[in-house]
Amino acid sequence: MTSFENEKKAIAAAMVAYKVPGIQKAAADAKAAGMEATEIIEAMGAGMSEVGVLFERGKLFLPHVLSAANGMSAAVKALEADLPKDQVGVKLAKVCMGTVEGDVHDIGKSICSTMLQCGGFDVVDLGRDVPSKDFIAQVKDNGCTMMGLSALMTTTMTVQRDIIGMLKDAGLRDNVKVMVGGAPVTQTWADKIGADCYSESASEQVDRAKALLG
Ligand code: B12
Repeated sequence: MTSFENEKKAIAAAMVAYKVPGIQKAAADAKAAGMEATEIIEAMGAGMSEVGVLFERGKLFLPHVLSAANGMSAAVKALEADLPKDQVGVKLAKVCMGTVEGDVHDIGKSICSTMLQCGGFDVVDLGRDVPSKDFIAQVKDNGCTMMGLSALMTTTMTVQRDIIGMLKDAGLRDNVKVMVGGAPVTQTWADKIGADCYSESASEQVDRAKALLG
C-alpha cells in the first residue's frame, strides 16, 4: 500500500507556490494516483499550515495566502463528490455551522461542514463572520440540536464562550450540543468555556459528533 509521499509533497509544494491552477492540478493528480479525497484534503490543510508559517516569517504576503486559500477551496469543491458518504438519506441531527463574528477564516469550517454532511448530518452552514445571535436563532427557531463554532484567531475564540453564555441566558443551553474548533482552539479551552466537544480536524469531528448523539 503506497503512502502517497510524492503526491503529498507535490500538494505541499503547490500550496506554498499559492497558484490556484497548480493547487487544483496537484489535487487532481493525487486523485488520479488513487489517493483518497479525505487524505488529499488533509494534505492541503498541512500545506496551508506551511503557508501560515511563511506568512508569519514575512516570506509570503496576504494576497499569496488568499490565493492559496482560494486554490484549496476550489480543489476541495472538486473533491466533494468523492468523499465517503455514510448513511445517505439519513439525517442524524441538524447542525448549524459557522465561523464566529469578526472572523473571516472559513476554509476549515467549510471542510467540517462538508464532512459532517457526508457523515449523515443535516448541516446549515451559516458562513463566516456570523453574528452571534444567528447561531442562537438556529437553535430557537430552526430546530438545530448541534452547533459548530469555528474561530481561527485568538481574538475571536472568545466569541465561542460568549455564544455559550447567550445560550444559557436564553434558557437553550440544554437543547444543543456545542462543538468548537479552529487552529488556536484546544481541549483545555473547550473545557474552560463548557463546550460539549472539541476536535482538531474535520474527520475527527464527524466521529466526535456521532459520539455526542449518545
Ligand atoms: C488562509 C488564512 C487567511 C485567509 C482566509 C481565507 C479563508 N477564506 O478562510 C485570509 C487571507 C483572508 C486571512 C485573513 C486574515 N488573517 Co489569516 N490565516 C490564514 C492561515 C494561513 C490558514 C488558515 C487555514 O485556512 N488553515 C487550513 C484549514 C484547513 O485549517 P483550520 O482552519 O485550522 O481548520 C481545521 C481545524 O482547525 C478544524 N476546525 C476548524 N473549524 C472547526 C470548527 C469546529 C466546530 C471543529 C470541531 C473543528 C474545526 O478542522 C479543520 C479541518 O481539519 C492562518 C495560519 C494558520 N496556521 O492557521 C492565518 C491566521 C489564522 N490569520 C491570521 C490573521 C492575523 C489574519 C488577518 C487579521 C490578517 C490581516 N492583517 O488582515 C485577517 C483576518 C481578518 C478577519 N477579521 O478575520 C493569524 C491569526 C493570529 C491570531 N490572532 O490568532 C493567523 C494564525 C496567521 C498568523 N500567524 O499571523 N487569513
